[in-house]
Amino acid sequence: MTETIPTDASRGLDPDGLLRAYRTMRTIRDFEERVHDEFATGDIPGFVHLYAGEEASAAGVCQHLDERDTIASTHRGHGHCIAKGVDVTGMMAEIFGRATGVCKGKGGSMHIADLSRGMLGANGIVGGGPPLVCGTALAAKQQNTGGVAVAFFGDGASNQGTTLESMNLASVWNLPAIFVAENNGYAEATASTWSVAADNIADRAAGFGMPGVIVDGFDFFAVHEAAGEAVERARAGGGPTLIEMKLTRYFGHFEGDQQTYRGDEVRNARETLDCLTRFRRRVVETGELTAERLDAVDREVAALVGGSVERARAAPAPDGADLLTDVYVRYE
Ligand SMILES: Cc1ncc(C[n+]2csc(CCOP(=O)(O)OP(=O)(O)O)c2C)c(N)n1
Ligand SMILES: [Mg+2]
Repeated sequence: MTETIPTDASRGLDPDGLLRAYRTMRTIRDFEERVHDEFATGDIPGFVHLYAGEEASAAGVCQHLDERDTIASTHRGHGHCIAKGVDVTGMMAEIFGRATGVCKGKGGSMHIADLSRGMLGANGIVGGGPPLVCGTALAAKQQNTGGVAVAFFGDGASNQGTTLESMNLASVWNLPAIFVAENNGYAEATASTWSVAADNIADRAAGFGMPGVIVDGFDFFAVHEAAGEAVERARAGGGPTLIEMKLTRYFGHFEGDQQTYRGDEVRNARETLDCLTRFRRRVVETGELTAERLDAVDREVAALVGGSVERARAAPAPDGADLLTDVYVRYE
């Protein structure tokens, strides 16, 4: 009998890896749906942009990453944070603006960062993430850590000069960087078919001398394979890659968005494309995981997310005396 040798791109998808992938996606979905409900109570300060629907992108990419690696995120950052291992309870407290939050309640949804997890930060600046990964990718290269740096950004951000300049620099410096364009079809209410001057964002890769790949962003396995190849190339000194995920966000641009600019596409996506439904169907059909094991993950995640809200609500607000702490970094 010949042994099947896994390719590097598929490595890690044994039953434990599959469970981890499912847990990540389910955690993001539950977290976002709960934040949606909690926001409606009026108890969450500030702006919230939800990532539900896009889970396969964050999970499929981050499944390849470890403690050597860094990611930069966006205003729609909760999913990236969860996939990179940021503490869910601390995230919920941060979103509620509580002192127990990962940034002590002073950042909120759009500024969740945890450098101990290689999570450089959600980012209120559209196109703010790509330049950061040029920095951390350069550091990884110079220090020979084997680390890679991933910038997640949207279709709107793909038009920002910062993003285009970062791709150029990453290629010129041959950096271990990966640019993940999450094309959910809109920047606020502006359709990407109108604002992106190319059929595909990935087509722009050729202009920067790097591979460009288009991926079904609802399909965890397709994401995982494309990201695996990009990470492998980056770690081996092969330079950057641009990956474009085609996907849809399930909620509005921000919580409160009336979404007058789109019709049935969300219902269609939920019914026919949903990443969790497709993942479940596939792994149960192949016999790799049972529905019972997946249901158990659903219960664990529900308890985790439910508990995170209870703890956030019970936690104190930041102390006024701490208003000016953590504003500047000290190098000693
Ligand atoms: C530099 C900058 N310009 C404009 C904005 C306002 N803004 C916030 S989100 C957004 C749209 C971003 O769209 P996209 O990059 O596609 O990300 P998505 O919201 O679809 O995930 C805009 C224009 C901003 N935050 N920063
Ligand atoms: Mg977008």
